[in-house]
Amino acid sequence: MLILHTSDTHLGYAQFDLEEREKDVYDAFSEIVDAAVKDRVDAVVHSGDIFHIPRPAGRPLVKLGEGIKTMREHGIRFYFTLGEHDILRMRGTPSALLFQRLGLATYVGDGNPVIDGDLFIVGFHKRRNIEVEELFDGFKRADEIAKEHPDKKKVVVIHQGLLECHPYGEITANDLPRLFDYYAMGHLHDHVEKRFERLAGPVCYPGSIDPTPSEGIKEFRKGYFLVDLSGREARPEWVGLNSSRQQFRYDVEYARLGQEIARIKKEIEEKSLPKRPVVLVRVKGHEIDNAKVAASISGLRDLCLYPDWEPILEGSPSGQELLTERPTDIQEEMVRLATLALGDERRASFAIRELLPLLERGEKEEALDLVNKAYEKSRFKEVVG
Ligand SMILES: [Mn+2]
Repeated sequence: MLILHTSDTHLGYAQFDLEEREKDVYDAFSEIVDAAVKDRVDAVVHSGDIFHIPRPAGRPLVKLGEGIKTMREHGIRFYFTLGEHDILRMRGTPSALLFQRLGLATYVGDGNPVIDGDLFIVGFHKRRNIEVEELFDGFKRADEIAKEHPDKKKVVVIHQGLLECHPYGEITANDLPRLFDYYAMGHLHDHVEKRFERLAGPVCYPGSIDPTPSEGIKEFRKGYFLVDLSGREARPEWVGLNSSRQQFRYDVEYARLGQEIARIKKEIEEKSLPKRPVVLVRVKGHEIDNAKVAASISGLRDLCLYPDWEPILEGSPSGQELLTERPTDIQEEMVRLATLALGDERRASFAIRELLPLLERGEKEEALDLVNKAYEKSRFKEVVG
């Protein structure tokens, strides 16, 4: 049995609000669907964040539908769970469930195992920090039922960060059910493959299929897992995508701007890429004349889809540099400052890591819901009262 495992497709996302960048995401998704057909996989498993926003527009919905249709025409079943980007916290049905309701795809995010031939598959939709305990009973139950099916190939589909793979994971490998041949993970946008002593199979994050807002502009490789389940042990192979639009970051000296831009031009020309790349030029120097740099950069416009620049300030790193370099450091700095202001690390973490992302996206009802849940669960009781 061969399965294709993808995740974090974020259909509908358009970097810089450019239509070309929205289309790049669909190209990546199509490449994955075509690979599933070409490699004659038995099933495609999606670990969540199918869409970029919980109310996707027509185009991302149609693109998912077309992909599912192609898979179906080749007898490939599509199993999926939901990530935080797919889930409407208040009222309403997540859009991706449409395909489940129509019988065209199988939602496995409710913790109820599905058996299809030799495949035993169960999944869990994304839980926020304050909800993760909800998962643990489900994980236990998944193991109990899995035990009754020793002859099946067992796959568990989860959209959470593991602490062992990312510093802000919500759960650990110790929390996971033990008896699965393959742990189809989603949520982390980098590709990760790990094995743990107590788990029967490998834990795999395929990563996002195209860079998303927090990833910055830099060289990257995106892909998916082909997982051979025919032997005693699952054998995952991560396969890189070819359709991706490349992104490059160059650091140049302001004093040599003209030559540097000419060099960059030549380098990009020599690559003869099928898609014009996204380029970020970071300029180092004193008394940088913005207009002059902008004029130089515009010389890259024919060759690049989106040439942009930013200064590298000497001494203390600029906020801008931190943002592109290490987005999580910004968040940690904010947690640190909020801790000073509130005098309590847990409340600061709640505000910055949980509440702020919702408010940034304008999800006021969800934010209120989160605050209410925290209150109901008396999360900050010993601190507040
Ligand atoms: Mn994601």
